[in-house]
Parts: sequence; C-alpha cells; structure tokens
Amino acid sequence: AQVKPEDQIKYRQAGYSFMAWNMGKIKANVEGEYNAQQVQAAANAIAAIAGSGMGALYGPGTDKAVGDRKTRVKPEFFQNMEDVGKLATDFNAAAANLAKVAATGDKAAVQKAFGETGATCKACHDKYRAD
Ligand code: ASC
Repeated sequence: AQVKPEDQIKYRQAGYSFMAWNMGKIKANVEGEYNAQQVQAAANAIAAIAGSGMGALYGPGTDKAVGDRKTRVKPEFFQNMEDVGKLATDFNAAAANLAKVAATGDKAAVQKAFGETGATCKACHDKYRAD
C-alpha cells in the first residue's frame, strides 16, 4: 500500500528521533557510569532502525512541507541519490558495528564505534539537512 507523503515524513522523523534518544543514552554511558546492558539495547535499537529500509520514506512529494508536516531535508538530497546511498550505507555499517561492539561490553571500544557512528550521522546532516 502507498504511504502518503506526510506519513512518510512523519515515520522517518519518528525513526531519527528514536535513534537520537538511543544515541543520547550511549553518550551518557560512555561519558559516565557504564551499563553494558543498556548500551547493548540502545545500539541494537539503532542498528535495527538503520537497517530497516528508511530510504522508502523519501518518496515523491516528501521534499518539502506537506500541510503542517515540515521537513529539514534539502532539495540537493533528491538530486544526489547515489551519494545519499553511500552515506546511508556508511551509517548502516557503522550502526551494525556499534551493535556488534556493544555486545562485548568493552567501553573504550564502544566509545570509538559510537564516535564513528555519530560521524556518519553528521556527514549526511552537513550536506543534506537544513539548519
Ligand atoms: C546524535 C544525534 C545526531 C547525531 C549527531 C552526531 O546523538 O541526535 O543527529 O548524534 O549529532 O554528530
């Protein structure tokens, strides 16, 4: 079934928002007291969403606000799908690696994998997100 453009934007924003909450939990753990179980659960959630096919939520009509549903995606995103695909693949790989490393409970290794994951988030924001 066809997902309406405004719903595609809503769902992708929900995905990023939920990943951001989990990134924040991992950040708090690597900067303070470390709870390996919490980090593993958060990393697994991020990896699952990252690998869930969010690209399907950037269909026609989702390049600008639809009614009250705003979006920060830049027009350039839709003109550089090959580059976007590479950035998405990098993010997916980094998130999968973060989950793998989180399963070991090694805080220093998680700190490194977390930094690498955040860098793949930022790489896309810098190019294709307004603000
Ligand atoms: C986060 C979050 C992002 C990324 C990015 C990394 O926790 O909400 O968008 O990490 O800030 O640079």
